[in-house]
Amino acid sequence: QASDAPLDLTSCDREPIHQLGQVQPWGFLLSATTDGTVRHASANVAEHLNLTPEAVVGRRLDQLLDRGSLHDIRARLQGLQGQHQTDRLFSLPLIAGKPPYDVAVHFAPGGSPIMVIEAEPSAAEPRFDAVGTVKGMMSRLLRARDLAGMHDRAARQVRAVLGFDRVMVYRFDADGTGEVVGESTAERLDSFRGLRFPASDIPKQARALYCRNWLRLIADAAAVPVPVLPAPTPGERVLDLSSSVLRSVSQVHIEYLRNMGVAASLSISIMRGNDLWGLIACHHAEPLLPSFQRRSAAELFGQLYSLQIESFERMEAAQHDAEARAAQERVLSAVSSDEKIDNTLQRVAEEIRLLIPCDGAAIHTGTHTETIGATPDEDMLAGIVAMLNRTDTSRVFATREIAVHYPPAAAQAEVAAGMLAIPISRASRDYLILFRREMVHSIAWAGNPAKVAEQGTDRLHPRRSFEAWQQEVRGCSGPWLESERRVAEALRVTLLEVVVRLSASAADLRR
Ligand code: BLA
Repeated sequence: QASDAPLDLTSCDREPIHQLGQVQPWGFLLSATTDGTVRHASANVAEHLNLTPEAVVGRRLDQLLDRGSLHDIRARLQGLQGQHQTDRLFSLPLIAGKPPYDVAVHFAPGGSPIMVIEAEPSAAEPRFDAVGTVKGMMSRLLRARDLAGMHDRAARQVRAVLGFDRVMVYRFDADGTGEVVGESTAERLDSFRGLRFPASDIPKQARALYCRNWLRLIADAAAVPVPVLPAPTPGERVLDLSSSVLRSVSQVHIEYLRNMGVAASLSISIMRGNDLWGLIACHHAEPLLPSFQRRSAAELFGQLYSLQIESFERMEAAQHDAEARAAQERVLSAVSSDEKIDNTLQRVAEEIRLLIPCDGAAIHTGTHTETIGATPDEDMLAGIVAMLNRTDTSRVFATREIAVHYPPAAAQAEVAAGMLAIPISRASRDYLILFRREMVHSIAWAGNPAKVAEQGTDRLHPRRSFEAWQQEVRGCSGPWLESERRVAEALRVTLLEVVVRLSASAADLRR
């Protein structure tokens, strides 16, 4: 429901999104103490139980729900004691005289145990086979040859099962910003692939919540949320809806969706160990309510996909390390051939560029500097080297923003915003420096950034988010990854040896 109060965008991280006291209207919610006395009922219970919420609260569950169904529900809850998991039961004859319901059950976090029962009318899909569906999704996923291909396949599989217009795989960086790394869309839509968004688009507490509850659906952004009754009296704890399936979401986010022309949104957490790696994010221009069975299948797929990403990432890291070792070998053997020091280092620089993507490289030995690709100009390089000479160069030095350490570098950030400097001699302060351009200039655009101009001035829009992100990273290159620093560090050790040998042979020649 659109509220008239202006949205406060400064305190998004503090909004208690798990305690908004409202659910979405496609199902109803009951909470009860373990003796079966109803504590809360969503305001729409009358549509299902033919009793007002006031009449429901205080009654016993067995006076409201089918005995057999309640027995099954209690059995499931028994298995969940002390956990924040949700269990689900499909096609239950929950209410006498009504068609079957799909039911989610869990214990509300915190305090004395409160059972939460959420029910929605079952979709008439008797032939939907969840196990077969997930199995098929996985086998198509596993045909991917690399991570990028896998993300696109994952998006396509999820779109096929849930029916959204757009499905994206959204990956978080170490700094919380996110990037669309996989996508599947209906034909007429622009692509969001490669777009990046600031960390604030998905605030901290939402990410924390998404680590515990792996799927959320906003079936209709325009739907009026239903309050959970009775409203808490002052000082009373609000029912915690962290694990709820029907939880109504933040108004700020609803506004964001509306500005994007999105009526239904669903997202599935992608976990790596205990960390939120990213989300599978789905959009639809019309309201959309995939059945609970389909949502559950997609959620299970999300869990399996998470494991698959982890194993692919491990494999790619191992491959990277192997390539690094091979490059080191090549570097060493290049040295044994009787080339001039500068030629050798050029070769070395070219090898390294294959392992650590960059836009340019400079080799500084003694007073001489050679460059390859896009680098700062001569004076700027001299300044950067002088700065490096003043810092601890016993190890690789990497920064996304040279200007933080050497302010004049800001002037040439478009060409070289970040650098990774490998000290290659102990005494004489020689370096091999890799440069990366400013990130906003190196992003591959899929959508059309010029469209921003046509779309009002509202901050709550993904294109605006892109602008906000540009502000955030202006002057920065892409991050130097842990694996890249490892390669650089290993090469530093090799190069020290190389330079020692080369200068020794140079000295021999001079003799
Ligand atoms: C939640 N923000 C979300 C979610 C996504 C995004 C995917 C999860 C909920 C869902 O599944 O819909 C962000 N969605 C995106 C992005 C794209 C997309 C980046 O499709 C890119 C294509 N959001 C803002 C700002 C605030 C904000 C400025 O942009 C606050 C200052 C808040 N986003 C916000 C909140 C939630 C959210 C509070 C949590 C919603 C909830 O689960 O209750």
